[in-house]
Amino acid sequence: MVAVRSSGAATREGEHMKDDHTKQPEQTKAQRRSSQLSTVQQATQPPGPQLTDNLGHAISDDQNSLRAGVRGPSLLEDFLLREKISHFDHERIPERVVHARGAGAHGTFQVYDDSLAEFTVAKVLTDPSRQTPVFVRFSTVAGSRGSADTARDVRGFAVKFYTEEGNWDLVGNNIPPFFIQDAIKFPDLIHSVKPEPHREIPQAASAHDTFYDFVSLTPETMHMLMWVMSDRAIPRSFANMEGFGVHTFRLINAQGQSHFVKFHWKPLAGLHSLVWDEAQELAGRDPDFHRRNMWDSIELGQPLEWELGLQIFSEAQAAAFDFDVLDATKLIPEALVPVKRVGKMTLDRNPDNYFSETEQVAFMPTNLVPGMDFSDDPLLQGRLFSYLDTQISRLGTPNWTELPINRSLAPVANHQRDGQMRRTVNPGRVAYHPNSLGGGQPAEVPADKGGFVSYPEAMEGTKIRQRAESFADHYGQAQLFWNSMSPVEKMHIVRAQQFELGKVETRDIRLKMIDHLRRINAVLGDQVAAALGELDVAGPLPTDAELMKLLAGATTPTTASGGLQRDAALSMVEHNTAPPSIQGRKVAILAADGVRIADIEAMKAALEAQGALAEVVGTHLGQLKGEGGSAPVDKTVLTTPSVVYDAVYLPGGAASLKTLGTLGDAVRFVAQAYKHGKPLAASADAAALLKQAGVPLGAEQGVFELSKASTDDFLNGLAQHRFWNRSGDLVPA
Ligand code: HDD
Repeated sequence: MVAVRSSGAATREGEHMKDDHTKQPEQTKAQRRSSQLSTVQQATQPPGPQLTDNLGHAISDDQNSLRAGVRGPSLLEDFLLREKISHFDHERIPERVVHARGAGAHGTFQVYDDSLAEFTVAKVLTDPSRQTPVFVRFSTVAGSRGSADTARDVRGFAVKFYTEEGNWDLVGNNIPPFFIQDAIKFPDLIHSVKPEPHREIPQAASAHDTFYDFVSLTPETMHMLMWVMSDRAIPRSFANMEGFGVHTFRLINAQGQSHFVKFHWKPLAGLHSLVWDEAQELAGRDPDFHRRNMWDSIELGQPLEWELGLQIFSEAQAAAFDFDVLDATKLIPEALVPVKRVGKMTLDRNPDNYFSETEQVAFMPTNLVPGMDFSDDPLLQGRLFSYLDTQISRLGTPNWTELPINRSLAPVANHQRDGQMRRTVNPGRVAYHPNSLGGGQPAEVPADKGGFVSYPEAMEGTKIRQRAESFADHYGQAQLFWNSMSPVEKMHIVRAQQFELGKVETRDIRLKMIDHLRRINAVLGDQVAAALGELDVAGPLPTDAELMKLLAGATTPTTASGGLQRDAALSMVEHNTAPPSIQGRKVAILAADGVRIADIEAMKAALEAQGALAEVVGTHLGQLKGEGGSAPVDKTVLTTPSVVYDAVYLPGGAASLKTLGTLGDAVRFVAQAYKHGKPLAASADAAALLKQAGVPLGAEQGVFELSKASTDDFLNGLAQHRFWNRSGDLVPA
């Protein structure tokens, strides 16, 4: 045995061991090999930073812990081992209690002109010469940090603007109303939707008893529940979502006048969603589907883009509505107050490090800039407390504002001092205000020089715990939303609610929910009741196509909606104002050996010319040998299902198509694409495979046989996204 060496010499001693292993009789062959390996690596490595511990000491051997003899126990003095393991042990910070699963990106925001100057002094909204850096984090609400991206859930849409006047955080969602009216109910709402506490099941899903127990007893949730059951809750990508600031805020102009405002983000890529079956499959096959899509788009040089939209209205207008603008369970229909598009946000840079940026970013609705202010919305008022509190808990210190991702670009100067992990070194003896010893610095900033001043809203009232009467209508806007849906969107809501309540085990809760749904719309309620066995119906339940017909005229007279019976802006189908485009869409070219290579090349060229991405999904990796050459394979049917693509193309080549027909994975690939409403293109000789997958030909239904239809027809079909008019239940015959 080698004697325990005195500290410090140990690693340098190790260096000697490599130089002359004859001095160390106990060194094994294996150890010599590992030492040689590291010497070889060092010799072949390009010049770069050297490996050190956290205090800058260079490390000679990162492969072996320090031992008493090559087969002996590890030594406590091994400071390198202890530092490395100890740091690892502390790598995790508490995940967010809500919105734990998220992905972020950097970008910029710029207003188009100064037309908002009559409403606000905020430079970020009025100075078109400024490009304000932003960091945006998208998230789901209910799931843990490792849950799947495609869960049915509201998506967080949190934007941090690093303005020259300090940070402005617009901490919104992709759904404009919220579940509850008062922040005091937030912990209850979240406890109910999170996995049930006794067995921590189910993960990232609202389809369980405690959630429906809570919402069935809390009718104010009904409006948002309709949104969460709609296609909005299963977006195709982050780039295909709208964003909403949810609450009513204030804009304050140079004269100190206030206007109310609601913030919107309008996606330039248009609004698109997944279908539920696809979302569930993706949760297993690619749980990172959304974050991967955003990452890949940015890496491909296809930024994500939104326009910022504002609904600006006066207090007098607000007072005239038959709903309360301070009630976050209500939206303001765009038909009542149009959305003015004022600027554009572009996300074009991926983070360098997920933890340092996306995990440590800390948003707070309290982060406003001069020219903006809060409203008295009791949900917002509670949020104003919650976020700072949560950041201190999550990041462990009030000095989280010094982290690079959270730091303001505007200079920070005040008398706050010390605390854990303080980075700033404040010189001098003065840490208080007022002071004379420090020349009175840093000094307060008057309002006309850019100091933040709260809007002097007149206040009076009795101290009371009570909801305002003006918050009392819980069904009107749920009905407005329902009425505004196209038949396919209504069908999806019915199916979603049948699914969710079908998973609720307590009958009494299901019955309460049917009652709520019937109030929103009788046909909706009845169709859900029928699926739950609570309504006697003659014959089988309607197919998707039959249901769409049944629902087309199913509307309910609304209240609390400003006199509107419907608002087209609420429908994803009708509100898709973006021009049809295939930019960013991903198409699978499904093929095996024997494929006609010219078909692959022609389709690839056509797709790439319009900014779409084509991937060859083969039966093996490497090259497909085919008619007229070979083609590289990107993915295989074993690893990659059609749910990760927007469309499928079957190129010609008899041998290729025959092989595909013998593979269950390949047939399923085609059948699923059809079931999910996706366009398919096929060469004439693919007819047998299509038949095998139960896919009927027909351009109106998005199945393009390329001897009859053109590639352009297929590309137009791709721009249309989905074909909802397929007969039956989108189930292959
Ligand atoms: Fe919240 C995170 C959005 C109500 C308390 N919230 C959080 C995030 C978003 C929202 C996007 C994630 C931010 C990020 O990406 O880091 N929250 C909303 C919206 C709400 C809302 C749009 C309603 C209009 N939230 C709400 C209420 C409370 C909270 C009523 C508490 C009273 N939210 C939090 C929180 C979180 C949070 C516990 C967890 C992590 C964090 O703040 O940074 O403070």
